[in-house]
Amino acid sequence: IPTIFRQDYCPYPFKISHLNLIFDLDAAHTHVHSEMLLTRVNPGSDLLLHADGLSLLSIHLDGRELSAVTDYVLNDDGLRVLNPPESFTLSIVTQTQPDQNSTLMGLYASNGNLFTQCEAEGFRKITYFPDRPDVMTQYTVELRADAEQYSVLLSNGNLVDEGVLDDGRHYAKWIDPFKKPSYLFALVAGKLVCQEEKFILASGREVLLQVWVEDGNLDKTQHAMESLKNSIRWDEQRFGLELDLDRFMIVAVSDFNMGAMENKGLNIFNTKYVLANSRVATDIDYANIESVVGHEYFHNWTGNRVTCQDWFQLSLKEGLTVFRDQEFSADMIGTDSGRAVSRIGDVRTLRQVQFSEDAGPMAHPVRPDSYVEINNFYTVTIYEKGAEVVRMYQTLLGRDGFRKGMDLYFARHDGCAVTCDDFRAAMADANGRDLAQFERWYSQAGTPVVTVKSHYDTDLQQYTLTLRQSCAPTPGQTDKSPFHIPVTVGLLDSNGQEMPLYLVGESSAQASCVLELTDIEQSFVFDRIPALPTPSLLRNFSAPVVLEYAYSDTELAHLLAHDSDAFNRWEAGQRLATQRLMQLIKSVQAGEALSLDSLYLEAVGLVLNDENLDPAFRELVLTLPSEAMLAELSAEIDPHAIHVAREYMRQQISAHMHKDFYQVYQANQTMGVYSPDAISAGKRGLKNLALAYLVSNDADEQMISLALTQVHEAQNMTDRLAALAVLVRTGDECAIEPLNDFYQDFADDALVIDKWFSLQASSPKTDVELVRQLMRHPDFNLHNPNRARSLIFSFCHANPVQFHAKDGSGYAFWAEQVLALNAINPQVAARLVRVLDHWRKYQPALQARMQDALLTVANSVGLSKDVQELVVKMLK
Ligand code: BAL
Ligand code: ZN
Repeated sequence: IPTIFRQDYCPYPFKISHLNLIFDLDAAHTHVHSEMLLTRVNPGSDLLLHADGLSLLSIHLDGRELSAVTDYVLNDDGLRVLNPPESFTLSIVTQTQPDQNSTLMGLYASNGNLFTQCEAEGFRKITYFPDRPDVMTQYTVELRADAEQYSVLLSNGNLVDEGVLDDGRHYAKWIDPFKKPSYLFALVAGKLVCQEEKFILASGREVLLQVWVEDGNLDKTQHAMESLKNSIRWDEQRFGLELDLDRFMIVAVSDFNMGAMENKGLNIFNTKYVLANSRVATDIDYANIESVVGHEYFHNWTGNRVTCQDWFQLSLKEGLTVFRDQEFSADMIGTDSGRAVSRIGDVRTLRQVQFSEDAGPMAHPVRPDSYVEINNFYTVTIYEKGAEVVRMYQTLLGRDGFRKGMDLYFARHDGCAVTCDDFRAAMADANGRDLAQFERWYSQAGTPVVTVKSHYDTDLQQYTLTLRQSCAPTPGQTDKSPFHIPVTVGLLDSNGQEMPLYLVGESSAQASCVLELTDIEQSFVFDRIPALPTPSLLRNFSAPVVLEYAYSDTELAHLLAHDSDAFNRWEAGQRLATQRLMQLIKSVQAGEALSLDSLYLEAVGLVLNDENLDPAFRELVLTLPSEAMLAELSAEIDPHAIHVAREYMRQQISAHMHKDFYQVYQANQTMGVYSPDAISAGKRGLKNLALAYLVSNDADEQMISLALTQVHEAQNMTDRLAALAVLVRTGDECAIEPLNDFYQDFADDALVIDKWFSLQASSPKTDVELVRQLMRHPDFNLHNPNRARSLIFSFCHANPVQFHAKDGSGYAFWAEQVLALNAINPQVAARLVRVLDHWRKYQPALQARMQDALLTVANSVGLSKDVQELVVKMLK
């Protein structure tokens, strides 16, 4: 399988001034007529067009039919037109079979409707074209289809014509006024309905906003519409960026590989990130919808108006757009503590998933140097670490400096396909800063470790922090050069107050300051420090690094109680919990008696009972690091010891704070009409966490009946699902009836049935046999990615203690499902492969069984590029 290298980039030799597409749509056979005007702009000879699984019906150059013998060569991945003229029109007719397309890339059928997905390389499944992001052109698209079956015909841009054809067919013609790369093309044809609204932009221009769904779902579109309007306003206010089209459409589809797609003016979404009402969606669903609607909308500028030169630059648009959606979600909450809660959530994902990726066989830089299958590079490194890299510009340059950089980026590159270096240059030039070293965040993989040592000089009243950085080797990169790392710090006195910070040589004081670590080791000296402080390091997680400092328990308890930086308050609690959990894991392995000290319980007890603190923040502090996080921190992973240790700690917390949890449970009930706002959602989150702790002691009938009552009386999905989850987790008979009722109540709502599958699959009491049984349920369907994720992925990812069963039965199941999915949908299969990323870090007995499973996959015939690339890297 060929590898693509970043260094091999060459500009495309032709400019395409216009692309005219006519689709004769039909689920069984769709004909695509394409006509493009090409002019040579760079030297070279032949014209190369990509294709994947297409049937070529005809090809004409300036009206002359080309000959397969003398004029062109067809091969597996495209078409080569030999010695074309300098300027010409090429007309091609192709045929595709949407209803046979289970990959959900290109044109495909879902519930009788037709949709497209073109990023990254799906357009080549629709027609012959240079399917690369730096070839941009203007699209005119005519859709023709049966008027009854496909009553709605949508594409990018503006609707310019529509009408009736013969034989019960109709047509619609769309023109997108903006040049775009092929990955942003989209069409939708089907029986759909929409919620629509006219909306006035900051400039006074009126636009039409639409949210399209299948009939019967119009009662679930309001939140997506609100989120879209909020996104438009936010981008106007924060970045001065206005919607550039007259119409902006969101369409929901239930078969979708990703979360959503930012096609120009026609965003196509997984139903999971559109449909919501209080009966079927949880607070988390509501928050995710707001964030994904924002993300796709923000791409209109960061991705569409300025796009990527090649796919190695993917983080240019994804890292930046994730940063923008994170800031949007935080701004929508509005309060400081809400912003911190939002930040903590983002950092939890980063640490648990991205740090782990960065430490495994798939570690790659934010701007990779090579790939086999680009779909394998839609990763947490490109997205979430990429967002951290963008956030560091803002930390280094300030909010205003960052905005200046963004303005210059658009001024320089609007309408162009550019690189991560161009973005960095705009940030540097707009602020007169040298950001040359900052480039290493793009080129070097791995998570840097920053080790901090402190020294207090009583006589001089000086406090010195010495920072040292290192980064472990990653595949293909043994030696790393120092990164440019912003480390935001504060110092707390013994009362928990901020000490004014005077860096030596500076006359003005700050409460928090950004230390710029650029060498391997650097010291920073603070003057006028009257007594030994407690350092608050890496505030607000100012860089994506592991920070090591030998904190004492008392220092951590002090930070947890007082730090003005809410992120570091939470962090102190996590450090206290993690230290104990890692010790408990060792004790479990050694067969020793387990115990938990009172310092931890008292420190978190103060937070639990502090009613001045935001409930959402209290929930986060009382949530223990996940089993996945503990695995990530283990030198050799023992999933069973991790599970036992964490369960023990949960039970201890529950037993010691039973009364407090009960009080918190009662005090945080939300009454009246459901609202997904952050305050109400935070209360529900804390209340449901309290319920989970209260039911941790299985024997407590009273608490089980509390959960049963909540299931029966819940007025919203958040409360119902949380109580049901708690019951399922007991593995007790008490869950059977509520589970059945839940299924009956929502049997016709696919997204809720996904929750039903997922809840069971992720319960530590569910073994692989039960998962196999659930796969035989009539509602299970491997072709639907959401359903496959809800059962198979939930089991393999979110149920470590059962997935890692000692007999290897979980791994055998994994191999079977990877192969089954590989034949249907390689992208989804490849996501499942990644579950075994860290097989070499597990205990030897488990490792051996994982290796068997990996070899079973690797030795199978018919592997997709997607799966093959990963298993090869994992077994290397
Ligand atoms: N561009 C793929 C989906 C997304 O990141 O928005
Ligand atoms: Zn994106």
